[in-house]
Amino acid sequence: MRADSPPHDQDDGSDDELALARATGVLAGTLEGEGPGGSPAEHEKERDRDSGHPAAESAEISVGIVGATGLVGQEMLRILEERNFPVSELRLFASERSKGKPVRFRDETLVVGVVEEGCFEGLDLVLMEVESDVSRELAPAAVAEGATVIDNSSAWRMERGVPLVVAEVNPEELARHKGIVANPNCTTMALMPVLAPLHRRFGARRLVVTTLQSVSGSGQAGIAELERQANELMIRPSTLRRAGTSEISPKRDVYPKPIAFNVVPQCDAFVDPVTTKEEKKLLEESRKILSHPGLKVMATCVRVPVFVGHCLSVVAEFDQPAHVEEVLDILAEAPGVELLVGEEYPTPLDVAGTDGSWVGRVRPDPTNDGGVAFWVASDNLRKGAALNCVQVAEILSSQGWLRPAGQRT
Ligand code: 2RA
Repeated sequence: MRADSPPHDQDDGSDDELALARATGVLAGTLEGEGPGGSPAEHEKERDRDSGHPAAESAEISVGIVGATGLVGQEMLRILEERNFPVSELRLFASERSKGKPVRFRDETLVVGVVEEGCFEGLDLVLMEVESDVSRELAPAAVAEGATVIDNSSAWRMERGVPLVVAEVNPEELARHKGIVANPNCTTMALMPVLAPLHRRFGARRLVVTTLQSVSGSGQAGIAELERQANELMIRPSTLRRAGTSEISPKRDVYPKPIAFNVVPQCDAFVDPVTTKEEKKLLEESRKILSHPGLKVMATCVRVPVFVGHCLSVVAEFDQPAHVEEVLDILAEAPGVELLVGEEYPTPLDVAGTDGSWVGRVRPDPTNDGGVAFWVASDNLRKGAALNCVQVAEILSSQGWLRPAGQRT
């Protein structure tokens, strides 16, 4: 469980366990007697074994993490430990501000360094969690120094020749990487394990998606802004019942409107007068991952006052009629998907700290014969970012694809 793994500080293992225990009873696989039983964590381990992508083979791998002290970087460390990734050497890099900071990994205390020329030499793998303009500089430098990079920024995702991979959906793309592999955006990531098997069976034509995204998607700064505003506004709750934002106007650094006790229909900047960058990513990345350039996606991405966990309300239209019973059967078997049925559904607080894309409220769309609607919730820091990076590293290692195509022996 998260609570047992230093050096992280966002844990509440007991809450996680309660949430998981609640959810376990309604996992479709468990109800049908097909699941492994036990906790969702055991369920997920069983799934990993079944998916054909076992934990990394025993060859030891030297790993660097750039952005090691951020929310996702910390989660990467935790997941490398949890999954017993065979790390021979670990080098941690962050900004000048974090230089010299001690970080626990397994039984060792490591010291955070900064990126400088030659710092990637001798590393097999670099997990990169930095702004996209920084990645544009650092990722090619790391490749030039001999490492393969799994990058979590938007810098490389739509680049031709750079695989954009969700471990459960299109791992075969990894075979052709040339040194950089891109990790999808957290919102796309939550949806793909759910949509991909439905697309394979019914042919996805059009999605109408509303996302509800937690502040951890904006990093520590987003978390700090929600905490600060919530504390500030709670001391005058009566104002919240009627005031316009001009009247309450708490200090804002990250979001264009107050995020505490509010919802903000804007994630990231506008790329044109009617579309945000986050909405564009969901469209373009989904098309690339599914190799489906004709997919139509109408998205509205909304920031909500939740710390961890992104949710999506999805209305999906397919080429073939998607009958709900068959949809449920497909989702019950889908790798990386945890299905809740009936009146059970996942919320951010239920899924924070878990690995799956949780689905509930699967139902027919009465306005569109053969269409379905469903609800997805996922931990944006784990599957949405750090976990998929480590899963990709495991596949690269187990398939002998760590080196770029053309440089393998
Ligand atoms: C967000 N897309 O939630 C970001 C995180 N990658 O804003």
